[in-house]
Amino acid sequence: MSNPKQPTCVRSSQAMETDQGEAYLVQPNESPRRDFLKGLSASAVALAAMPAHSGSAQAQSATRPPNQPESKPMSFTLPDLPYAHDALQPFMSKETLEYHHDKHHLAYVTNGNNLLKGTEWEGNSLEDIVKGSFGKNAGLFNNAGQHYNHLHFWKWMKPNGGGAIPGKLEKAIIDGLGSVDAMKTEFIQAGVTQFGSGWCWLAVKDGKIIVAKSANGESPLVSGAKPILGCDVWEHSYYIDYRNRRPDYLKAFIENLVNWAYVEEMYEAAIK
Ligand code: MN3
Repeated sequence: MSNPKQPTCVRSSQAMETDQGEAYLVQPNESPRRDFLKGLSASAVALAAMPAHSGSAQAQSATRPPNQPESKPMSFTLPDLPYAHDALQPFMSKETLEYHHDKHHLAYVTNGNNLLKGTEWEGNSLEDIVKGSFGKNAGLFNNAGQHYNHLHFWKWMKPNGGGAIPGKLEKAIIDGLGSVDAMKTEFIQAGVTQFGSGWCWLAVKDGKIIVAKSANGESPLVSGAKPILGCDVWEHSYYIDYRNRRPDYLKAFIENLVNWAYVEEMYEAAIK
């Protein structure tokens, strides 16, 4: 595949994405987590982009990793990727994961923590925050929802992914969707037809596996289903590697990246 590297174009494409939280996810001087861990300071630009009501927390975050506050533990933390940044090449580049994990996901964590403070959901589980804030607190929901989605997204992929689907999960896919090929076709079609930013999904609803799509930070959690596989179709997930070829990205995801063992793990949990 072609693999052009033009981050300036990527930023301009991201600026076109509609989620209100996204506007400050692409600050070029924002420090990824590993820079915090090396003891580097966050830039004034990144701090200036944060909500104005948390001045002392901003000052602290300049010298401390975002997941290690001085006193009260924060609710959301950025996990390390379960593989090296270059481990998913050629299907997903090192550069994509550096932006997507180190910058975009970090911003959902940082903003989510700030927006969670003082709300009725402080101290709740992430799933309860996502479900509870949906339709009630858009800023918190967008960031908590995206944190939930991305936590799993990294684990839904692995180097040398795709391939054979574990037997019990394969049977459930055939029961719900007719065949593995039909599942792949429907999943890709859901991702292709999601207008604008969002996700496509396999989820369990009423004991059956279904295909779904959702906008922005939403997921099947908000429609009474349990996600077991999701693919991020925000442009930040594929534009560096695939440009406008979202169908090619989705095909590469389902054929070469999916960690079916983790999908099965989520399926088992969903049917309990
Ligand atoms: Mn994303």
